[in-house]
Amino acid sequence: MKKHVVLYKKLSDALMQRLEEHAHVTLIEKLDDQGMQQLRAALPQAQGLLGASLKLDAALLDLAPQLEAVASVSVGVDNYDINYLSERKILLTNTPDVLTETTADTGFALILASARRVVELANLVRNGNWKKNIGPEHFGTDVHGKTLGIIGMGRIGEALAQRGHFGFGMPVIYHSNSPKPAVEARFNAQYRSLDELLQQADFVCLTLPLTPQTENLMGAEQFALMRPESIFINISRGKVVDEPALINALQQGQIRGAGLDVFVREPLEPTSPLLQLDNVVATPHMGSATFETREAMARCAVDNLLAALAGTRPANLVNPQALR
Ligand code: 8YV
Repeated sequence: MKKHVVLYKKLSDALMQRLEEHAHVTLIEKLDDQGMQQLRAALPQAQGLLGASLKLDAALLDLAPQLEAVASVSVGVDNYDINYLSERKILLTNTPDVLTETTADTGFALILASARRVVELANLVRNGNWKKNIGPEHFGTDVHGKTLGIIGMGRIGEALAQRGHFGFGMPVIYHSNSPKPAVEARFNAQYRSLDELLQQADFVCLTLPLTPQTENLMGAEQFALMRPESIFINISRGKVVDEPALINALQQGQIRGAGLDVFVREPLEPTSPLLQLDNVVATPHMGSATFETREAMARCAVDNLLAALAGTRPANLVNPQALR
């Protein structure tokens, strides 16, 4: 008997065909008002859910009494009420590993773009304002050999350390909930307290998940510890940062600049003060957004969901406590 799966993220034809071989599939094309109505109407029949970028709270989950598994097309799981899912014995899966390298590439894109003022100077050319040789008023700052500070040494943090160490000859310092001897051995990385890292790093990079413990981790006190020539990079979640405090630190010159791929509210409001600052490079949560990686993530989510619905343990189970 085929189970019923509700998709709220479009899949490639190949993955859609694969899923339809094993399940009845309802696709919610867009999560606008009409799409949310369609989703609410489909949930009562759903045994499986697959998608991303939707806050899946108890109110929505209560509309799905038959739900057995939720497959997120993401590594971050802050959109899910994990305790409630587990109480309901609903398996939650995510897609780690397949997006690690691409997201670390995005992190380095932001490091280079913010340090060398790539966006600002590319726009100078595009706008016809390149009238003479670039002078000190347009100089950026070097990346190679500078100290790379990584807050959160998980898969993505480790991939960032690899790029800094081997690619740019950067001394790597890191802060994590526990020391990582393997990372220290591979990249000559050194553990620091959060305050020490903020005081010593030329680039402060956030690569940790959003949890109740990390929300607003970076506030006025933390930005004040950073040096005026240091640059802040965020490829984790916007809510790990007290955004008004970041804006103030940038406006006051407490830090040199910022490269930001995530924000407290997304999409970022066009009126955000962050977009009025030339020393901010802002990108639209594109961390994992390549053709290859998003297809790999979706494939991983489909594999996870089909395994869960078949009664076997999925490869990327977030809440093993939900296993029956
Ligand atoms: C996207 C991400 O939000 O994986 C995550 O946690 O933040 C990004 O990859 C997600 O993949 C949207 O599909």
